Amino acid sequence: MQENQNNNLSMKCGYVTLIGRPNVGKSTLMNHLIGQKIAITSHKPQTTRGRIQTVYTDDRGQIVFLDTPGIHESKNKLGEYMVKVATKTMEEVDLILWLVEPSTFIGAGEHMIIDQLRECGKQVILVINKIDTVSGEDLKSFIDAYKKEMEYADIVTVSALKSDNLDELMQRIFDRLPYGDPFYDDETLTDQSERDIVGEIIREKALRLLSDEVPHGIAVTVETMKTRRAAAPAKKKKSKHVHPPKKNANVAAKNVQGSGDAPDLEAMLAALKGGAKDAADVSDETEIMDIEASIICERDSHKGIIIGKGGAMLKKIGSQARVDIEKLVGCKVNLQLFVKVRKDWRNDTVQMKNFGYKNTK
Ligand SMILES: Nc1nc2c(ncn2[C@@H]2O[C@H](COP(=O)(O)OP(=O)(O)OP(=O)(O)O)[C@@H](O)[C@H]2O)c(=O)[nH]1
Ligand SMILES: [Mg+2]
Repeated sequence: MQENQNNNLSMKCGYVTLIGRPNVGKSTLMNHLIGQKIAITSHKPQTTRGRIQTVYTDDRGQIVFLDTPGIHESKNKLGEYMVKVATKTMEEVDLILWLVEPSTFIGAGEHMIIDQLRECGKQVILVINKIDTVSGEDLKSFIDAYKKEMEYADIVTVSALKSDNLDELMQRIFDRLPYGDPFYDDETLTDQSERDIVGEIIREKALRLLSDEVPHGIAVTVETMKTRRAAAPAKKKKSKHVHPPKKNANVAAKNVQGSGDAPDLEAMLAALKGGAKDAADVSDETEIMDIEASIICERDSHKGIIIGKGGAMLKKIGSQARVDIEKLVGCKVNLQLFVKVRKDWRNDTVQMKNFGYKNTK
């Protein structure tokens, strides 16, 4: 949290962290609150591995959101790193959003978090997420169960995925932030670099397509991202293949509101590149970005699974990732993926640093 010592009484500005157990919907909620997909999501726990900052600005002020890894009992050094990243954000913010599943069951995982919330002494909004999966009559029993555990600044029930009650949550967040000047200009969207996001998009596709223990041992490194100009393919009538990819804001926006899965990367592109490029504007030449990236895994047997029969799995990961990356960078992408084995890297701090898990800021 940066000190906000001034007398600007017209704007509410502050840092807000989203914490909770793995898979409760923290990244989905942050993406939907800011209206852009920045953090990757999946139905597998421990998707988010680092602290992802996004900035939301409107007439009321500015909220700097911190998405964090799920707090869990760590089984390796990467897990310890992830939990440390999450808990450290609690010290840095004005307000904590504690996300939970809609349930009356409050187990050891939740109690571990409650102890930390009590210790840090910050104001906490309890956010009961995924209310689209339960009946409205049950909500009171969930709220009552959680009320017995500790005091909250507020309790809000939402469906991040369906964007249900998010305006209300946003207002209650602003209500609890201090007055002050914004920390960032209103164009700023995230602290993630284009390269970071490209790596995360590839990891998301691997997480979603691979099963069992393989995806948890995966890291992605992006070695090169180089743009070149090439002759545009000649236009043919009624052929879908000759047109360079166009960014489609409507489709992307619909996806963010609807499934919560597909990325809307328009604003991110503008923020990262200082203005959107439109490949369709180029007449006789088109821009192509060559990207080389490696998927790191822990065992030779995992490498075989990631590559798949005749390379089919790697091809699938690559083609799904390419679609999202093209929306991000605004031009055609030639993505080359390699698979490397780094045995037990999740317990090797030097390797972890190489793969980007290097500090807890
Ligand atoms: N039905 C329903 N599913 C949701 C909702 N919010 C998130 N999910 C799903 O829950 C799963 C986990 O979502 P994430 O946003 O990746 O969860 P997370 O808390 O960031 O998970 P970690 O990064 O692993 O800690 C995904 O399959 C989401 O689509 C919701 O409101 N309703
Ligand atoms: Mg997450």
